[in-house]
Amino acid sequence: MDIVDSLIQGDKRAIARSISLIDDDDPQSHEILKKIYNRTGNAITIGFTGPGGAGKSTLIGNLIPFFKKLGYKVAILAVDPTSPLTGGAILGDRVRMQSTMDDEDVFMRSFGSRGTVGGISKSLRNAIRILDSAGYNLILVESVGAGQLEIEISKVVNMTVVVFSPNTGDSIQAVKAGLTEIGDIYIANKSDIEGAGILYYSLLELIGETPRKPLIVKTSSKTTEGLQEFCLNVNTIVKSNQWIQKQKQKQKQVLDDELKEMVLEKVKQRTLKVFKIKSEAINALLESLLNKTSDPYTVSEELSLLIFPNNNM
Ligand SMILES: Nc1nc2c(ncn2[C@@H]2O[C@H](COP(=O)(O)OP(=O)(O)OP(=O)(O)O)[C@@H](O)[C@H]2O)c(=O)[nH]1
Ligand SMILES: [Mg+2]
Repeated sequence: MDIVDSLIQGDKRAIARSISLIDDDDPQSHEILKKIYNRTGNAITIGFTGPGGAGKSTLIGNLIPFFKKLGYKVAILAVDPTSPLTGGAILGDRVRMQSTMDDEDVFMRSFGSRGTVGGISKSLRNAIRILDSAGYNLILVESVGAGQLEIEISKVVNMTVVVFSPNTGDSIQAVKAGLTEIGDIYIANKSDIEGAGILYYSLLELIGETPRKPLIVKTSSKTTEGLQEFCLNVNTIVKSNQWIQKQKQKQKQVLDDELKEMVLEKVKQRTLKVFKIKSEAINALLESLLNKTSDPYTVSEELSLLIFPNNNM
């Protein structure tokens, strides 16, 4: 059977294969994406980020049964560019411990081991489309940290949840270091251990007062405190009108970004080609710059005319 047909029927091997093709930027993945595009746009995506060890994987595993009760079909993507093996395996172990993973319905995969930040967010977007077309309507994306990657991921997903716990001592530093902007919901996790109250109130004080007024909640995978409430809150948010409008805006931004990426790629390809064919002319231009018979503006203009004669792209 054609891989696209298998995908649409929810075949897990076809999903895994398609995501690998995307991760490798294999041309076959572009064909798959073209064919499934009209079946996408139904899934809600939630990114979970925050310091290492804050309890993200365990939390995700424990949220699944609640989301399932609300009628969602759940998939998990663990984005881990640094350690392709351990990232996925850690998530796998943790989540498997939660019996939910005996569950045939949940698809899980670690992802993005080969890419640059820009590359990962692009392939994440496409991996989400694959899962979406295969019938998963809730995709949970785990990533670690507070870097550029998390900011990029937060642009790709519909909602970003930042998870802190009392025993990741650098939590509040992490808040200050740039996680304040990206979260729609902030979690003071591990509410069963000491320091959870302080963490919760620090988050309220630091972030709860900002104009966006993100939601701040307390959870524990150990006592299950806050888990059901979290899922109910998410469910209410994604059904609101305001949310739907916001997602439309986001969708437009995604298309803009994809267009830019595509144009940039074409320009790069063309530039490389022209540099090969017209290497003499280009060398002469560079020479004129070095011996100052020309200037950078003129040289750039002339180079751009070589690449796009008559300004035609
Ligand atoms: N007391 C307590 N411990 C928890 C809770 N949730 C997770 N843990 C423990 O915290 C440790 C880290 O949990 P993970 O779920 O792997 O954390 P993570 O944020 O996914 O970690 P990385 O993926 O490495 O960033 C594990 O030992 C968990 O058993 C909780 O609610 N309460
Ligand atoms: Mg984890």
